[in-house]
Amino acid sequence: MLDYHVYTVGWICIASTELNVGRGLLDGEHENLPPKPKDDNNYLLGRMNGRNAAIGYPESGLCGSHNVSHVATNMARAFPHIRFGLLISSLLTETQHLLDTFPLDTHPLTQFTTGDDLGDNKPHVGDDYFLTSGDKIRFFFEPDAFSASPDPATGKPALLKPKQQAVNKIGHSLHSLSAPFRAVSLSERNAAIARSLGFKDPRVLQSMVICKQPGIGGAVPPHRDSEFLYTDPPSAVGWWFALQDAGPGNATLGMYPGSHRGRAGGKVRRRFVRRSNDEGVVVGTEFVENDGPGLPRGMEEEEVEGEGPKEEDVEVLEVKAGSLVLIHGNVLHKSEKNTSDRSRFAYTFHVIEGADGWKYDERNWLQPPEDGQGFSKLYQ
Ligand SMILES: O=C(O)CCC(=O)C(=O)O
Repeated sequence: MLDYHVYTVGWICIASTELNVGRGLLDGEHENLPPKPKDDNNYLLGRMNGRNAAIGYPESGLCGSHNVSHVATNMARAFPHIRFGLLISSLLTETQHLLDTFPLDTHPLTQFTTGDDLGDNKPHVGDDYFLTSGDKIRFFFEPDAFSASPDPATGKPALLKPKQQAVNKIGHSLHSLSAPFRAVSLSERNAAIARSLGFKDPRVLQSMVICKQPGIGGAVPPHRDSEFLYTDPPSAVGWWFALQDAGPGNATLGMYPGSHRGRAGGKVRRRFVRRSNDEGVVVGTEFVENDGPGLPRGMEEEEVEGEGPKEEDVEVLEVKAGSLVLIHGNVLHKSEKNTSDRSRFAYTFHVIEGADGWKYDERNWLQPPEDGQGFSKLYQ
């Protein structure tokens, strides 16, 4: 008889249309398993594309996004070997739920600015709301979602759009605080990927949904992820999942091929750090020159003139919803402003080496949670 251990594909359904799609994709249905204590989910079990798949939905039927976390938590507990999380629709549902429910009246209206924005002279976002977001779920607005002058009634900038369409990104600890995002992030599959990349003690940090709202989704200027999450020596890798189809039409990722290599000038030359005042109090963020190693261990090589990244070589990626792009921490990449009428939601988190011999820098903008446990372990 089949049991909970044989299921490796998990799918959470909240809408009845999703359940119908899921049922349609099953090559054959299995009988129900004896229920587990405290698990009030319903399951539809079967074969999908040569694998055993479990489709979970709330006991109360299909009725709303608030159930996603509950269903995901039950499912992760009941099916220990779910590795292929067909969770994209659940991540979108959870994202929508987060956008619908965050309170606007207490929000500081922090806007996400990169400090590289041409022409506006705005520094990189660095207020307390941003700096303490490493172990929270917080919402950063698009600068273009606000009126040029403050609302005279409130003295605050006025939102020109519903809040759900005004957020640039949600971060930076979805992987620890939201069950659907946790299931997709701290998974056996990602552990296997990290192992294949040579990580000894991979730690997950800086998880976020980047919304790229239609019409206003801000550009992400060319950068290397190890500039932001610096370890000595560099070790960061980005996991980037398209939650919606991303392509040249809606501000997808643009990669500079080969730009992670030392000979192409791939060293980390600048770092994004916390800025302190003369009294040592953190007052913002800034870019500083990197005086530590600029290349991952084993990749050290000198720059060769003429081999640097060129704008005309940028590869604009076509990424189908559900696909994963792995981003080397030294590779130069960017995305354009989304001037189209299609949003481009993506979920991304980063992994750094937490083993002895690699040091996470105490000046990095994002610091480990205060509970002393360090960043989330990927190897359980
Ligand atoms: O999704 C994007 O637009 C940019 C993502 C990115 O650059 C990153 O995660 O490092």
